[in-house]
Amino acid sequence: MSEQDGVSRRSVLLGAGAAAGALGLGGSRLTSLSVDPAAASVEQFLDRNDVLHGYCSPNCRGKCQMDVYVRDGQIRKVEPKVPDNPDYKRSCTLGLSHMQRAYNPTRLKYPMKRTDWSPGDPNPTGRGPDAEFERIEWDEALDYVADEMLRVREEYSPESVYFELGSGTDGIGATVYNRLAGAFGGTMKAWSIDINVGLGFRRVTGAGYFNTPTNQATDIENANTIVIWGGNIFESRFQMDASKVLDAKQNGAKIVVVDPVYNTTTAKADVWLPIEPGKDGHLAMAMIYTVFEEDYLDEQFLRERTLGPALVREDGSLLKTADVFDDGDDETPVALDEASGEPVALEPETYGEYALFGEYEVDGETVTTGLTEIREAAADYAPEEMAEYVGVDAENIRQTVRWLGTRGPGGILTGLGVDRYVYGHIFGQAYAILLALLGQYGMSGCVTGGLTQGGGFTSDYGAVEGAPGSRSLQQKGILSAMAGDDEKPIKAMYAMASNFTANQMPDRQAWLDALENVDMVAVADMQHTPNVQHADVVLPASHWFEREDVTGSWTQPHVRYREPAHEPLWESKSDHWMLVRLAERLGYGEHFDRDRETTLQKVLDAEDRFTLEDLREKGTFFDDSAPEIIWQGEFNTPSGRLELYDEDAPSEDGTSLEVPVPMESRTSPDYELADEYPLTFLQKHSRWRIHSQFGRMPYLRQIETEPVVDIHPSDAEERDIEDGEYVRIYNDRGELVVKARYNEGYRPGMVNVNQGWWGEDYIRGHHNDLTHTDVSDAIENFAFYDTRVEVEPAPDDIDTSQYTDPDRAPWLGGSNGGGDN
Ligand SMILES: Nc1nc2c(c(=O)[nH]1)N[C@H]1C(S)=C(S)[C@@H](COP(=O)(O)OP(=O)(O)OC[C@H]3O[C@@H](n4cnc5c(=O)[nH]c(N)nc54)[C@H](O)[C@@H]3O)O[C@H]1N2
Ligand SMILES: Nc1nc2c(c(=O)[nH]1)N[C@H]1C(S)=C(S)[C@@H](COP(=O)(O)OP(=O)(O)OC[C@H]3O[C@@H](n4cnc5c(=O)[nH]c(N)nc54)[C@H](O)[C@@H]3O)O[C@H]1N2
Ligand code: SF4
Ligand SMILES: [Mo]
Repeated sequence: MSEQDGVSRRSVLLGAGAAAGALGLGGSRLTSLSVDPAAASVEQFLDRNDVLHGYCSPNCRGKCQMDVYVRDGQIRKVEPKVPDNPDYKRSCTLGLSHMQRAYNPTRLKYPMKRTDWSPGDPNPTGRGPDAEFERIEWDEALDYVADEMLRVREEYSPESVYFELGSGTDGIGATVYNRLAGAFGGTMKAWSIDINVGLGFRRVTGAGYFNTPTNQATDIENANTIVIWGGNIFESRFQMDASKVLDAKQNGAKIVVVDPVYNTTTAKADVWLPIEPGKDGHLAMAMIYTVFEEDYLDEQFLRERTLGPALVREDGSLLKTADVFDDGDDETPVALDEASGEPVALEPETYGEYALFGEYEVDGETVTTGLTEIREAAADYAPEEMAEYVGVDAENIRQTVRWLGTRGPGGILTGLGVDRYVYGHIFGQAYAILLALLGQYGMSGCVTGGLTQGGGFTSDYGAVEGAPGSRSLQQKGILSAMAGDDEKPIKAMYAMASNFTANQMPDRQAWLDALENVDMVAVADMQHTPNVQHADVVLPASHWFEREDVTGSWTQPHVRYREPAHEPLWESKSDHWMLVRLAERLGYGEHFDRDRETTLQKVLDAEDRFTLEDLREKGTFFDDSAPEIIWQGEFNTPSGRLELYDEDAPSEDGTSLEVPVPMESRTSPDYELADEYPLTFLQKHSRWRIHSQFGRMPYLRQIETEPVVDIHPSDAEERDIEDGEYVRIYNDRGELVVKARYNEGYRPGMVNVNQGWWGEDYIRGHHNDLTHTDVSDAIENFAFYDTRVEVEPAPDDIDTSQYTDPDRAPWLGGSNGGGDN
């Protein structure tokens, strides 16, 4: 039985007080937690509070600064803090509910060991929902982990120890973790999520990884047209730059949304392009077609800053200066000067009267131009030809391009929806080209992607000098190495801030099967997650507001600081605390400091713009080093220009991608199992959780009580499914039983279950039992939404009592300020 199962609200809170009393950890503070009747009332918002600096730090990219109100040693409420630059005041309901998270009954309280695990006798099949745990001492727990890591290194290889760092939080815990993994020489993962569109875009522009870069958020209000493409930003970023999109709208901007779903974001659109899932490459090509046909080309920009005029040989390679000049090189592309008819070098940031289109003879070779190749590639994608296939009215496609082509600065704000299809990277390439044709780079008001400019600090506290460093594997490679399919198989694993293997990874069962080859799984987390049920050694991490820390952010230019509201509750410890002691056991003690402040100082040592003392006083630091307007000057590409034509292109399925060629995997009508599993299966991100976090907070659970599948009534009725009825979703990999919710906002032919729910939240199965790990050759990015399923009424023998019988619903209550309300 898992730790939280069957534990009532009262017994959890009394347990908290009792544990703290026994450990001498400020019993009075904790007693007030369990018995103070005012704790759940509005009075807690009043009176004498200390206001501490804080910030919230899950992977929503917000890292919102917070004011944490503390009285009698207890967090009473949380409010958004006004940071150094007040334009960036932000927060969402989740962050404001942290009091319920800090005192949540699912928090891990003390180190534990799986009862039927011991070194040398791992019993891996004992892991899972039924695993039982026994409490152990911290020394014992850390000895187990260190001894197993050392044994595995000796018997297999250093790389056979896997340091799994999830996206659950950041700060110095993660810094120290990376340092330890490098010192040990273990394996770490290279992310294979959220990088598809970014890396496709990068081929053209030289930048992009996790999504694609754009100007600072404060510049968005200057855009005249914003096409929000595959991002439900008013749910996934409403607390951040999404509000700036509303500022732009108020200033008169046209908003277009490209999304198969009518949702919170679509509702703000002037024009909605309700695309069929997986057809974004096709739609982008239809827009490129329209730019050529209706002639919105920014010729000045194309000549000065792109490879549009570059000469392309018949074999697909670019003509270089060495091919035409005695003193040329093999790098610099060549264009044709229209006046002289002679080839000239295409230098970065240089305007010339270069020919943009045509076929020419140069030095006896037939050549065309990059733009000619792109126009040719788009020739079959006229909006009228594509309309039915992509599900978007041709005139609305043209209208969108007209706005982008005639209303001045604007562009495309990308979400991560397109990313989660196998060939999403081709869309990244295509839309980068579309914006280049329109000259939408380098000006105020240009919107080139979804990642606004962030800020941080300089640190040279990273690798231990002379350390071997860690091996990096794409996540599919991690799965193989875990399954033993690698010369350095993974035999021990330490997971931190990650609910990966048992919840967040596609084809979850494959990970759980592979995990059976691993002799020791240690999991450090704050909450008793599904991953914890698969652990052999459990390490309870403290809550964010129980530690001093510093972080930057990708999407907004501040460094923020937090101070502890109180000591870690029960026996939980910061990741820093555990990792330093683990490092000592592994023989690296001299490279780590037990004293957290010393580490913080070292992390900030290289920074000369502010000190730890400044942060302690002010709580935030506005980092104005990032440019407000990006893409000015040379691009970070080999030619220094936007590479509209990419001669070093990768291939997919035998097709070389010098210019975009839209491709599809499971969403294609030709997919072999298309008839058997006719519905596309999305698992979009929910406004009421950040991945698998915050799902156990009563405030939020009152809004999103249980997982549901969104299904169009026509699809439901065809299958004899009523609104609110439980259904079985299945495909060739697995099944899932959830409640159906009629939702006319979804296109017929697709269904959605929000991602993040834990296994035990479902009546049966898990959404990631249906997803797969098929990836493209070029990017290896997980394609969660490129999944097909069928839906039918649920079998009769299901037990739904956790949603009907309050005694069976541990998530209903149990938190200070929640539960009984
Ligand atoms: N509240 C909250 N905020 C979050 C997160 C969270 O879990 N909760 N997670 C954070 C993280 S790490 C990420 S990666 C982002 C993700 O947040 P988003 O970028 O919003 O990504 P998704 O939720 O995956 O899906 C976005 C939209 O893509 C649409 N979509 C699905 N398929 C297609 C398609 O084929 N074409 C097009 N054009 N659209 C499609 C979906 O209908 C959905 O509206 O959010 C971040 N912010
Ligand atoms: N089916 C499907 N699956 C998906 C997605 C999808 O769209 N569909 N989205 C994917 C995406 S975009 C992402 S980014 C991933 C995210 O997946 P994960 O990286 O696993 O993210 P989280 O669930 O936010 O956090 C993991 C854990 O970190 C723990 N944690 C938080 N703070 C701390 C701390 O200070 N110390 C320690 N030790 N632990 C802490 C939390 O309690 C939580 O259990 O999920 C992916 N999974
Ligand atoms: S969960 Fe909400 S409050 Fe927390 S960082 Fe993200 S947006 Fe900000
Ligand atoms: Mo993500």
